[in-house]
Amino acid sequence: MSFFPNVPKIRFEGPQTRNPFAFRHYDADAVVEGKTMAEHLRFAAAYWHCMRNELSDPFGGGTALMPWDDKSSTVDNALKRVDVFFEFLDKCGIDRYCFHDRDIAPELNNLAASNAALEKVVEKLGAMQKATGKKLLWGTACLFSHPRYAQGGGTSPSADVFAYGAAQIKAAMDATHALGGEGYVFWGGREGYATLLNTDMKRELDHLARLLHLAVDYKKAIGFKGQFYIEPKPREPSTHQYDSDSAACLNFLREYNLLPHFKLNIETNHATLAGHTMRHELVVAASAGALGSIDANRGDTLLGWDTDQFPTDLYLTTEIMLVVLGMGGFTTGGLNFDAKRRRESHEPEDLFHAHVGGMDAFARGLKIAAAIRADGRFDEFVKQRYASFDSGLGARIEKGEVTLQELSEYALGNGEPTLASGRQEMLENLLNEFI
Ligand SMILES: [Mn+2]
Repeated sequence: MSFFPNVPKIRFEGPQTRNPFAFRHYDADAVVEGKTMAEHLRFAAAYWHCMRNELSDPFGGGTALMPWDDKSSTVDNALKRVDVFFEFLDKCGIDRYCFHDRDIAPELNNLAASNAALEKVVEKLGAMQKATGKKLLWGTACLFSHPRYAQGGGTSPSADVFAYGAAQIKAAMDATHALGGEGYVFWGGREGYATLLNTDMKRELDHLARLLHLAVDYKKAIGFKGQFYIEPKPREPSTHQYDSDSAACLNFLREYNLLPHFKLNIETNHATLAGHTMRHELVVAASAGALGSIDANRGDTLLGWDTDQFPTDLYLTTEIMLVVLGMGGFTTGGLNFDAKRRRESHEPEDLFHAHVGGMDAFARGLKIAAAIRADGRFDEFVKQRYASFDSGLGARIEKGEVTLQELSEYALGNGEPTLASGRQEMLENLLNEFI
């Protein structure tokens, strides 16, 4: 039986096709820079948005039609969603997925019952993965939806809540490990504060680091080899979140000796909420050797909140793929569509239109980025811009061979420096040659 009877398996038909259920650019087996598109892009679908998001907004309830879902918080209903999700993955040609513990299985009356429910659903997910070859990109624990986490999970002022969150993380790590997950994400949904009138920031940060160290220890104990990630976001729901952007996350990880164990999972809409471009956030992480994975979406600059829209902007996907190709590609990470349809797009087939568009946008971004790299003009321009550090005084500065005294003597004898133009407009024009 099919849950999407009106949707065929999506195939590559090329740019000329008029079929909305077809890829125009994403050709999984096409080779770019020596790897297939599927190997480069490593697409994943988000269980929470695909299967659990009812498309509510701050002004109204959900509109999504989910005829397979009886809305009950039962294990049976959760198990049925697995069948729906795997049909979706198959028809869309997406090889990987991501989940929170509470998306895949219901939270029941007590922790033991919730853990047992999770185990049951994980068993079915494992069987479906085995039958289809689909993989788990990463798992995570939801430490933000239930009212017990209203004041944080790892940063809660209550030690009992901290313990409950730790227990949930343990179970979610066990689930991720059992499913062969390539990674595990910590997103501090409520790890922040609303007012310093009631908050001991230092203590909260110490507690959050303690929780992550406990997870590192447990990872070793169970032999889980997946990559740990933390995910920056500056605000919403908290007024201030501790993991506010890439730089803040890296600083936190270094301060608490966690950097060897973590990389970053960076989301476009969180980057823009932080007042940065996505490319900035990616480059900050990649420069520290800590760019791990990407939550692929976009925001709406006119709305200014975390709208989690599907990425269709070719400048965005090109810039993302330039950074990914520049670091030699993903290893454990991938492009996870942390994106939901608009509330107006409530029919099941809209799930497919949304993902097809995102996948095509990234396939084009990949092709454009590869063309830019093959052309070499941007690389050459940037190389030339810093050429004064390649030899002579500049090279000695980079090697740490000169003193402030020597530089003073040099500058006194050298006169006023001259600068070459940054040529921003010329380079923007050059970028448009490739889009
Ligand atoms: Mn978001």
